[in-house]
Amino acid sequence: MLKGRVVKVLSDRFMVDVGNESVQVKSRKKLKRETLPLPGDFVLLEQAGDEYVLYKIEERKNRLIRPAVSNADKVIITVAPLPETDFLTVDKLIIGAHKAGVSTVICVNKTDITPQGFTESVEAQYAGVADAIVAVCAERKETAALEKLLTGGFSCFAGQSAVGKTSLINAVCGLDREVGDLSEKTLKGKNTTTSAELIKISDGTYIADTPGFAALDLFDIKPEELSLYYDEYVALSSGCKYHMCTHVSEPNCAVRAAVESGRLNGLRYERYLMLCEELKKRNLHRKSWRKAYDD
Ligand SMILES: Nc1nc2c(ncn2[C@@H]2O[C@H](COP(=O)(O)OP(=O)(O)OP(=O)(O)O)[C@@H](O)[C@H]2O)c(=O)[nH]1
Ligand SMILES: [Mg+2]
Ligand SMILES: [Zn+2]
Repeated sequence: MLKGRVVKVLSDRFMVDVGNESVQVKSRKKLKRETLPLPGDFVLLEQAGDEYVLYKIEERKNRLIRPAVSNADKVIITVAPLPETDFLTVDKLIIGAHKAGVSTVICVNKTDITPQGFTESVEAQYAGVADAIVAVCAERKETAALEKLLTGGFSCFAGQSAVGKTSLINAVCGLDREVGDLSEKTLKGKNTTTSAELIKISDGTYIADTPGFAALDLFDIKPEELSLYYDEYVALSSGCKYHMCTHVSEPNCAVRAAVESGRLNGLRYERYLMLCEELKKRNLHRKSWRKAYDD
């Protein structure tokens, strides 16, 4: 029996790091979807003739849905001035990490082209929300602040296409993985990286390059529970009049008061209200759909 860690999953096979080398394991058709490995999984392999087959996936410490990896310690949410940052996506990534119990780093890339105030605005929105915020430049190989955070454990990059996830990994690891330009027409990324892959930096230190995305779906969260994924709101909620305050329209809400006085970031709060609305609409839609189905 051979123990290893899944570094990449393709449609018909996956690659497993077994210490000093990487072995290829063919996926069997009979493998059920829930037994398919994810990048990051610890697995046991069995030798069958001259090939290895999957014997067991070890219990997962956690599992992120987007990007789809397991056993991550940190998610490095990368943003840049170009392509334009969709902060709602950043919020959703933070919620996803929170749900999985993974810590978060906001990494502002492309400081060579950031307009005045961009990094400061990111800091204002996510100070006290993300576990760390760093500003770096892959182009000029100014990545020391990020490198410090990558030591030990498994850090998974995430973010929109073309923010420079692969470029940062290239700069940090001295690699030459394929990077892609922005489309001139849409100023959006071209989804250059197509599958998640763990890169081993040293024993116990892995980073993962992942495909970028345009927009993130919502998750299975009840609208009244959304605020539980906002640490900065949870910290103030004991000051709200209602025990189960959702900080939307309840009277004497400590969170709204903090937003009004500027203690909490207003942009993030506005997006929180939007997400709440989205979740409520989706819940209603689901209920009516279910009712129609039951009738
Ligand atoms: N000016 C500037 N451009 C950068 C920097 N880092 C990356 N880029 C450029 O941004 C573009 C996208 O870089 P990638 O590394 O492919 O982005 P990605 O996030 O991996 O994109 P996907 O694989 O599509 O998700 C490329 O044209 C890079 O040269 C930087 O620090 N400054
Ligand atoms: Mg990439
Ligand atoms: Zn409240």
